[in-house]
Amino acid sequence: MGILNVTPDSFSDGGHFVAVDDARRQAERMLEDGASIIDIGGESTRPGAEDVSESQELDRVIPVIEALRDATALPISVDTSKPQVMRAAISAGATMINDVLALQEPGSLEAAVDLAVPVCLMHMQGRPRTMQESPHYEAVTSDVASFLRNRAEQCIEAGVAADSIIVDPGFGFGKTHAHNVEMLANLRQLRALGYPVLIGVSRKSTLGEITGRAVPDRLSGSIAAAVVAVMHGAQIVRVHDVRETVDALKVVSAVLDRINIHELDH
Ligand code: 8Y7
Repeated sequence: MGILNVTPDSFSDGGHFVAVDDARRQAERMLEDGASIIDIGGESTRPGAEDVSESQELDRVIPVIEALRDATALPISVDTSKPQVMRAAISAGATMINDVLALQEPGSLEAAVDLAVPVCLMHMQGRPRTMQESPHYEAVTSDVASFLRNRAEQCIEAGVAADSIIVDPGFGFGKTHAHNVEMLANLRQLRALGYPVLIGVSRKSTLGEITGRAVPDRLSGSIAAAVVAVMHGAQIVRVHDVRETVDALKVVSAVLDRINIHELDH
């Protein structure tokens, strides 16, 4: 899954068209580089980020989704927690919902049921503005797994098809560096829930903590983390650097195909 950044744009000076054009170019490149899904988000979920209004989010993502629907055949995922943005995005051509709040906002579970598209449920402790203040768990991987299991069951009860659910531990969302590393080491526990696992580790601060590198220099760390995630059963990795990650994961797949599955249990 390639991350497509939709930059805040200015409508007064034609910046709007620049943003859409740039997005189309980014998407075409991701397709060439081997992405299977493009994730488009108009809301910043970085630690400390402020909320974006529904109309701002719609203005950012809808024109881009419309442009991409015509420009590439790749499935488009919309990264949003707002039900009206989910509905508008799917009408505009998106085919998947990526919700970092796991459909917990009022109206979003109903939207997902109506839209009947695949949906990624992500775990987050707290909310972006404050989530890094004092994350706490009994045992991080089991706590995250129970949340995802319960949330998936609630979604299924409400009418979401079980086979359209994807789960995500939310690397970096209300977790310390130690929590993130522990989750990556125990990702197999999430795979055991029976849903496809998606994970986003690309350029995140835990990788900076481990390597001592700033955001632009975290490619090697990001690839290493993606490789570990896939070796532990992740089916989808959300990344900035599609070309480099796809090459790495092609090598991983070629080798994993030759490993007896039982050996991985040890
Ligand atoms: C994730 C995500 C972000 C993630 C899923 C960033 C939108 C922060 N991270 N969605 N979004 N999983 N499903 O650094 O880990 O990319 S935003």
